[in-house]
Amino acid sequence: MALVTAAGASCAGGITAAGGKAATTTVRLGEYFFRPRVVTVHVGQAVRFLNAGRIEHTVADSDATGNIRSRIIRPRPLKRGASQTVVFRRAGVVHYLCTFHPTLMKGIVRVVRG
Ligand SMILES: [Cu+2]
Repeated sequence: MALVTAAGASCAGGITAAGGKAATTTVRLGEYFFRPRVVTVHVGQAVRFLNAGRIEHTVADSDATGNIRSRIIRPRPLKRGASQTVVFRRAGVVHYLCTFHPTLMKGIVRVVRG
């Protein structure tokens, strides 16, 4: 959580050069979590979802109640050590989950205008 706050503060402080890409945020996933569960990024910034667990997981966006949509994050099975990087191009709140464990593994990406 401290990491997320620090990254947000850097962006707000204008440290990111005009048109420059902020560092990619990494969300680790495993049995049965996304960590950090909530991250905030700027429009155009990427989030890397890294499977730090032992079994396969996926990442797919959903609505707030957990219905899979897969419009922003198209799920593909991630084996241990594999990752999927997603660039968020529209501001808003993106709910996501693991399609294999949708009731256990959920997270949120808050995408804000830079
Ligand atoms: Cu899973």
